[in-house]
Amino acid sequence: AALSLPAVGLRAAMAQDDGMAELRAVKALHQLAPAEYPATEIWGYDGAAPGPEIRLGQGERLRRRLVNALDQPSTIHWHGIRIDNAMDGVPELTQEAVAPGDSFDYDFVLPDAGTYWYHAHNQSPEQVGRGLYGPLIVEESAAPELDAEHVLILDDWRLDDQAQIDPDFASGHDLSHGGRMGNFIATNAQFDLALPVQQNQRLRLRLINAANARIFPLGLKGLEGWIMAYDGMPLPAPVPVTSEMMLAPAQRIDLIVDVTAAEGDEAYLVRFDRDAAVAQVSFPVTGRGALGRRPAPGALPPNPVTALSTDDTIPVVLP
Ligand SMILES: [Cu+2]
Repeated sequence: AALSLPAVGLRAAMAQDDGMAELRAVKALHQLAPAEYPATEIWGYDGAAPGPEIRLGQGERLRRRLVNALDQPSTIHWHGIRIDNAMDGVPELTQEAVAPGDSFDYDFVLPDAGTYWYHAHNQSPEQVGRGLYGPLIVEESAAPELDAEHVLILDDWRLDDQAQIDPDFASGHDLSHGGRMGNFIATNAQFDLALPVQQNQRLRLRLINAANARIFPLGLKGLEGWIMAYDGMPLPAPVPVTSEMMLAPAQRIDLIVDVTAAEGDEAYLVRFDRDAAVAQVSFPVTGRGALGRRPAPGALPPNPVTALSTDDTIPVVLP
């Protein structure tokens, strides 16, 4: 017998599969605090904290449908991406905010390699503060030789004693004191992130600060590192990490680090907290890499520079 599909079923299948993957902004539960605390109600893309990693090659096209399953309007901003204004996600300026139950299609090409992130851009202090963000990684065509790579999103959440997000996002104190500082610091929405490594391994660490106001002073222990890029843009030459690094809100730092700590020890991404140094991320050294140390890394390939034309500039005449 001939195979036949009812026309209506076929149309429904095609509507679902138009090549546009979804990012669904939705409330969800996430175990943010230690296990003896209840799970935290977050707002997350696809219900995750952080949202799903989007990873594409330089020059590739990003296509995502924002589906708003929240009860307030939302948009997505693609932080650091050189982009057509219509895709930039700024409500009432580049698009209408997406109403609850509605969707919006983002579709653009990624001109620059590097570490970027995406986040909600309507009522941002609240929507980002509740977890609506994720990493956007654009890979170089010629990537450095590595043993492993980790994307590390640092955030300080403000939780009450039941591990629920403090809902006061319009606090006069915060507004007049440079923003909302959290009381619960996490990496990738885990308070005790530990990533096993081997001695002599070379790692790429892509640091992203998703906090509203906190500047993270960071250092390395048991790791020899080089700063490769700031905000996605490669430095002309890698800069050895010899002192504190400051990771400001929304900033990204790309590091290459070699594990120098011995087997059985732990290496750390250190956070300096007043007079103390605490583990932001720990790297237990579970063995010894087969290779010895590599030579210091070379620079990442530079991103294209777009020459600016002054043909269509408008002179500003002051009265
Ligand atoms: Cu941003």
